[in-house]
Amino acid sequence: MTSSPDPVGTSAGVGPAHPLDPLTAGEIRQTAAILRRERGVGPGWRFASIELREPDKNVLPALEAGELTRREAVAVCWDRADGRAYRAVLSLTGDAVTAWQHLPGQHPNLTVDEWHECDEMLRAHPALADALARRGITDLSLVLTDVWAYGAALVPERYRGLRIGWSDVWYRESEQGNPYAHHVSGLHPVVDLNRMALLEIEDSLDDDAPHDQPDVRGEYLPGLTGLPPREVKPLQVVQPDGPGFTLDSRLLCWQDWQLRLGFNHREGLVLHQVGFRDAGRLRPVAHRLSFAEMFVPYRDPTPDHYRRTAFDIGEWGLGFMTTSLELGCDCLGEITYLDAVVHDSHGEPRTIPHAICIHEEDGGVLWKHVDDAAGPEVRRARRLVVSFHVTVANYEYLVYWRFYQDGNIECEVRATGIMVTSLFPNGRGRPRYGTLVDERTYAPFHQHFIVARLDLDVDGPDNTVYATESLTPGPGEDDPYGLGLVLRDTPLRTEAEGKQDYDWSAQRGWKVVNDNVRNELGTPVGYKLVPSGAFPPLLHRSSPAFRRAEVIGHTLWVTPYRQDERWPCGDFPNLSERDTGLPAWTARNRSIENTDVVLWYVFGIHHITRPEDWPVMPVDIVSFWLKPFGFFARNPALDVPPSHG
Ligand SMILES: [Cu+2]
Repeated sequence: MTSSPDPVGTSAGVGPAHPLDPLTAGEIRQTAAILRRERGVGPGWRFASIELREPDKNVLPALEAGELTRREAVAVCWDRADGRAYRAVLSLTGDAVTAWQHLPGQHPNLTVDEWHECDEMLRAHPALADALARRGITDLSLVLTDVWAYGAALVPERYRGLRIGWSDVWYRESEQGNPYAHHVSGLHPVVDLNRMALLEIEDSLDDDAPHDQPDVRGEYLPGLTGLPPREVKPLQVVQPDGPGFTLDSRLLCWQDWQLRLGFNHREGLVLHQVGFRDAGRLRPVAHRLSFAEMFVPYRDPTPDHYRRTAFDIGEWGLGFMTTSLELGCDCLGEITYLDAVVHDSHGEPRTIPHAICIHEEDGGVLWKHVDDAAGPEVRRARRLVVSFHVTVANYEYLVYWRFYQDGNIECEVRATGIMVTSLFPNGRGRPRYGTLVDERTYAPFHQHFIVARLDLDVDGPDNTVYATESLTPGPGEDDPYGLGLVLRDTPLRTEAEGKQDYDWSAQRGWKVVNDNVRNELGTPVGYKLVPSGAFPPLLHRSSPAFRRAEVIGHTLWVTPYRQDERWPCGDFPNLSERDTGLPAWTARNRSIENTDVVLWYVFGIHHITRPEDWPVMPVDIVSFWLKPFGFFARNPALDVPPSHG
């Protein structure tokens, strides 16, 4: 190890215990300090991201064994003066920059600081005050602006190359009123985020925007809705002997499961080294599980919404947007929390207390049979839940990874929060691209596409993905009644074959199989990705929105593992023109057979907005499952103890 004043950034108190542990506050400070010292990253710059450079799979064992000491960070920063962005790789052990790469034409992710600074700048701007005054809105303290990113194809020619954003304007009826209940429709500031300056205000008040605000029922706080809360009896979750899991630093063990909890600014929660202990041996299931992108195109071409294409992961970051969880509200029972550390755009660490929630839940009935002789036999399920919550402006995403005693992994996302709405003028019908939710107020249709990055390692890294389909050969000599149902397993050998679509008619699913390992029945071990929550893009291939997120064109993509292939819509979707992630990587059509495969599963919510989603949206729930298929070749839930009535 090279000498260093603060080799692992322990100034925050606790150094990392494992090579996959996220950067500590001290390491974040150290990264920023090195870049200031060696690369002249000064006050006029911003840090878009600072994160652990995760060790590659092939060096991880040596690092874990302590045979090698290496701690690296990767940071993206840019100079606001000229907009030039750089990616730096740093050795924290060596206290030095090891790589410094200019990223021509790239615009790094938006930062929380820019969001706040932009809101302050706009609310203090006389031009916005004038535009609001024309609409009778004079109390600027009740006004909220909300900057969004552009896609390159939609940026006006005169602003090309700028770090440009466009904003909505909202106002609350009162200090605690719903911030997103009153859209100031037809009013959109366009801003240069590097100069933090207003470029122009688009104002269509005299053309087609409403002059008056309708009387909407937009409040949700009990004191403002006027609704008496309905009565619910207390419900307590009690675990007198404590929870059934152990958390040793970031190593989580529960029943037969074992995994490691990671976190970064972009993906939020990351699950590493997920394994199942089977007959005394830890069998790998997944090397790494996370969400790599979320694309939310609004499907309303009217002036208030045509630019609304959020990349909540690539543009903003689930980690940056993670919010603290509260016992009894967000999570019920015997809870263990983990804090997370992210950073601001100056490179200062910021701790998110209670960012990750770990708890054990009753999972309903796991299996049951009632027999005349033996009587009823019922086993209740327990599940381990690891979750985190994200607030991206008006929306909340609640992410739950659940582990079951029968080897199942369930990934559930709940979307809630407040929908985007806008107004239409009196005497004009609602635009056909949304649902009427209140007086002259409609909520545009939109979609939430989530891309889960599933680096499965089923009993080892060398796996093959099979499309598995149900077929009906029809009547024949051996099946005169046309009853037969057979299965067709098709190995996906190349990245072209790995582009897979959901097929209801064949009940298509995908098995990740290790053909090199057999179970006790003599069949290869596998895990099945059971597709649900999948839907087609319903977006024209020529649309600029589709071109930025071609990943949504398929339900599943399969690639060979590469350490640097992480972002399916490209490293920097902010102001992007094309999807430079999965479509570019897979154009090489590499082999994906019997190798270390990564699955990219596209699922989410096709949000046809409802009146009942207003003014707050009760959770919309989607999930997909990873289920053992021949992984055990016997029932791993047989020994779950009987519960007592
Ligand atoms: Cu939605």
